[in-house]
Amino acid sequence: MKPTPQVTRTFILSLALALACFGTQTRALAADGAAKLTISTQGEEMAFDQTVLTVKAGQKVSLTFKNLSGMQHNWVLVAPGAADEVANASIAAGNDKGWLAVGPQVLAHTRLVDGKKSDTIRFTAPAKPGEYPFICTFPGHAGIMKGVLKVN
Ligand SMILES: [Cu+2]
Repeated sequence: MKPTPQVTRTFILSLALALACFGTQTRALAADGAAKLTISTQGEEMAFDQTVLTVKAGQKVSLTFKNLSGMQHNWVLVAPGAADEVANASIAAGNDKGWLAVGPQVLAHTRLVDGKKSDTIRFTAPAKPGEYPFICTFPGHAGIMKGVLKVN
């Protein structure tokens, strides 16, 4: 039976979709199998361009934070419920410490990234599934510059 144009079109669309998915998957993994995440500021805004990132529990992660603004920002992953505590401790830590109080509640972090610069970090996602907040700890930013890493 000769395929109808409708069937042929469906087949070609499916093939294109499969190839597109394969391409996405390939780009999403680094050479060593680490999940590649990219997050940036919302242009000049004091906000991240994504408020939800997703990884698998225990997965190796390579995260690039692009600061598209003119001011300094960082990306800091904290333990569930610890965002305010880390933000306040980081203000107390001061400029000399890059506005970050590193401690057990800080699970991963970039450096304080100057305007128009980026930083790439590697870390292992938490072994325990859950929602882990990420914030920028520059003074006054954490309340609005925040999101959640979903660990499945
Ligand atoms: Cu910030």
